[in-house]
Amino acid sequence: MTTGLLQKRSGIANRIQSGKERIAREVNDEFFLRHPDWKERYGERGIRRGFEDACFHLDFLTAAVAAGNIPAFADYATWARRMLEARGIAPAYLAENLRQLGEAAANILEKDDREFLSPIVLAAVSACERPLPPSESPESAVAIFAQALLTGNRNGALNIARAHLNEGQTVKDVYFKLMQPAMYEIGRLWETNQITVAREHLATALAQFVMAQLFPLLIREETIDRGTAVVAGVQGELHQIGALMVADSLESDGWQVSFLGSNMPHWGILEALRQEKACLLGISTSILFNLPKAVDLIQTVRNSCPGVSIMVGGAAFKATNDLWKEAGADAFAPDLMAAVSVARQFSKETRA
Ligand code: B12
Repeated sequence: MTTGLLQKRSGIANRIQSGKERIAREVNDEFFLRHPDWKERYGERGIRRGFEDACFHLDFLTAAVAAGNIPAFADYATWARRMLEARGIAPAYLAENLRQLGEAAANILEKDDREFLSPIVLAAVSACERPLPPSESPESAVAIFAQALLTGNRNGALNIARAHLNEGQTVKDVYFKLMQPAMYEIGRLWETNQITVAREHLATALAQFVMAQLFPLLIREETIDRGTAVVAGVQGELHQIGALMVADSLESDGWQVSFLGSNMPHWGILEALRQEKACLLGISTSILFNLPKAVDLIQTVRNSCPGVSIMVGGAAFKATNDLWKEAGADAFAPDLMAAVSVARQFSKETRA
């Protein structure tokens, strides 16, 4: 994170991160002391999971502090609440745990710095206490496609996608209107404990298979050369379907695209930008706790490849309106359709 307030918030976040394991251990031990029945019910494994969960909460908390983003951690609390409630853990326990973590984190900060933390923790605690927003089911075509993915039904999934093409939709439409909501639905089913992690992985693998089958059918803009774009998921990020959809969509719009996948080391991205003589870098970040890495990457690219424009996207950047500006990017696009039009302002012919 770069200047002024952003740098200050980042410093506070780093201080909490550096004490993460100690805070998580102390808070978890205290929690199990307060609730001795939990130890009986969940045993040593439960204590270990409690510690891991506390670390996870702190990862999201520090990312929200660094981004100065109160709703982001409240959204996370709503998500964690749904996850835990679906697994038989009442929201009051999560609220208690978050409050404890907030207090322990505040204790290692200077008094003045606590104001950057407390509203974020408070918003998350109240998100655990108010009625849960409904978790909506998708329309039927999407639900059926999601079921085909979840049951590993390759032919079924492929046929549904092809049927949409036969009805006149483009590959981009299928990505955006069918596959993306189906993946969101799969996430919702996992979050609410209706499917296992194995099913989610099966569905993800199959979704990538379907995309690979559709790729040759992508209509390309043959007459225009917009230049070369590199698209990658930031280091630590494992989600890559969204970035791949963006990469394919840019390619269909006349870009030469190098898609590097997710969890890319930053030096590797720089190497690719130079080798490919790219004029655009697309950075994907889904998980809030990877945001600081994205900011580092943007800074590194600014210093080492000043001619490259940077467009960011992914769920982490959707948390607050102007986060991408603060992070130092040139542009943000919320989805593949927007990415295509936003990227055009950075193309060769626009720059010339
Ligand atoms: C598949 C999946 C995984 C797979 C990913 C495998 C892969 N090869 O991609 C695996 C199993 C690895 C995984 C891991 C995790 N996941 Co996950 N995962 C998902 C899931 C179900 C689908 C992701 C997806 O493909 N979405 C569809 C794409 C098309 O949508 P998209 O990413 O938003 O992309 C669009 C836009 O954002 C934008 N965009 C994206 N990138 C870019 C880049 C640029 C440049 C631009 C301009 C635009 C842009 O355009 C895209 C197309 O329109 C989501 C559910 C969801 N809501 O997305 C959960 C989800 C994202 N995961 C979640 C979680 C918690 C995790 C883990 C932390 C779980 C864990 N405890 O380990 C880890 C984190 C790993 C990490 N370090 O990154 C949560 C996040 C919750 C939160 N509050 O942040 C979600 C929302 C699930 C849920 N509902 O609970 N996950």
